[in-house]
Amino acid sequence: MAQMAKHEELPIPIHDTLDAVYGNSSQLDEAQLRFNRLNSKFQQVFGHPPQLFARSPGRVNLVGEHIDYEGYSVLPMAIRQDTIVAIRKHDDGDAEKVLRIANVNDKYQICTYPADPTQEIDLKNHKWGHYFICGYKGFYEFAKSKGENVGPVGLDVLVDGTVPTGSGLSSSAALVCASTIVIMAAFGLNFPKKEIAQLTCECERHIGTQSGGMDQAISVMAKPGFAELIDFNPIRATDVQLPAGGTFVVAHSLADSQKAVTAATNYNNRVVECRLAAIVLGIKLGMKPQEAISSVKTLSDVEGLCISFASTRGSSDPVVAVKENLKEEPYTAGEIEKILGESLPSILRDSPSSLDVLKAAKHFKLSQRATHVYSEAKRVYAFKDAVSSTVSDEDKLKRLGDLMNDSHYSCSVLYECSCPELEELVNICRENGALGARLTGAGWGGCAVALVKDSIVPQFILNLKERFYQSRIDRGVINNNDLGLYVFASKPSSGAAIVKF
Ligand code: A2G
Repeated sequence: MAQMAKHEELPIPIHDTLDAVYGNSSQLDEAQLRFNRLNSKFQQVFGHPPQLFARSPGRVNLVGEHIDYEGYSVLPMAIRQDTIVAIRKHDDGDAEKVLRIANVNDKYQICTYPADPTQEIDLKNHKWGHYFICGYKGFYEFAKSKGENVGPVGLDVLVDGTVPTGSGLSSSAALVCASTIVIMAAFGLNFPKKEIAQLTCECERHIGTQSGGMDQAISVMAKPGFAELIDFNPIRATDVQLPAGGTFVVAHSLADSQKAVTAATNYNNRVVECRLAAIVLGIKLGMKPQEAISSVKTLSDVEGLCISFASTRGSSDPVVAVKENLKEEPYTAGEIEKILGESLPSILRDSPSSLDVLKAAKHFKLSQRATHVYSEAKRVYAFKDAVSSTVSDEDKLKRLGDLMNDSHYSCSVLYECSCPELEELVNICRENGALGARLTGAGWGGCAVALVKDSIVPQFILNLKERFYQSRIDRGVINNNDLGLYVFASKPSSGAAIVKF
């Protein structure tokens, strides 16, 4: 009997109707309007209609924060908000080889780039169109590696995104994934989802963040009705059916999380701290400094050593090794260099963005960051185990809520990626009946996610409005009519798709 191909090995689905993409939900009417608007605006801006479209969703991460780049599994779900990209490829023979990238939202000015896949992205001058270029560069690198003979051609592109930017809901990955997929489709190419997930993860790094692959993996591989356990190296997705009776409510703290702009002090800083923590742990646990420097990149690389150490203390928890081998006071660069026997700029010379981190960093909190990563990695499996356990749905929901609360504590206190607005919002969620609440995504602003019993969702949202949003509406931070964009209940939605009418 022929074996069914695994979901992640299938190519991106190609649909010729919108109900195949959006289902028969209320989203369908909205989608119809968006596609009509894309068509007419494309015509108006470029003077001809688009050839085809791709869409890719944002995501909310339920548990497993800041551990994907350390090689650990995470557990997100796709949300219904997405980015649609419309495209028309110029003829190969056209003299003008240029990429014109426009947006239906006039806030984003049209960006123009040469159709040169080897161009460097100007990181000092951040533009929204850079995310498209990530996909453009990634596509060419990937096509070349697959032996496809594709030369640079001009492209007309129009983007329509509904994932709020700076929200921690992965608007950037939705744009990078939709861009990469639409370019592939314009060249008549398609590949297994897991390969596109890997490619889009790597190509988004052209923007200067040393990100992991969670956002792109879920955006590409999501299935409606399921959260996904995402493993890395290699990328894999396992369906997770969430227990009945609970809903995830997403709420924006209204503090902007600008990852690409603050990378040196926030996101990339933590990646570097984790790398240094891993190397120092490796040395403390018996590796030669040169061996550790050349072979240890992430905390998962030294997890085995940590567990062996912990076993000498009657435990299997890598955090035991962290507690005994890394001091709690922050390390200075000089202290780390003494342990490593080499200067930090020399160790990190392969990564210009890490050198920016070194310039900006005063000290390095190795113990706290490693404790977060190892404990958060465990929480992901505890979440997955709770979901598949035999206890009642009510008990499952309670356990998931507790894990979300623990995750938030760890993000806030050990990883220090929260902010006052998120703390206020998470507390308000808990005071109003959430079983658990936590920041989601990179943090330093953006959204919280709360697990709420279905029966209280409408009242819960009303309470958030009163306790968190009303004062901000009064101060003009947001408009009352837009509240639904900032706080909403979310069901697991579908992944990327190509649309060709
Ligand atoms: O922060 C961001 O969303 C990262 N994605 C993602 O990889 C993950 O590390 C997350 C924190 O858990 C990007 O930077 C694209």
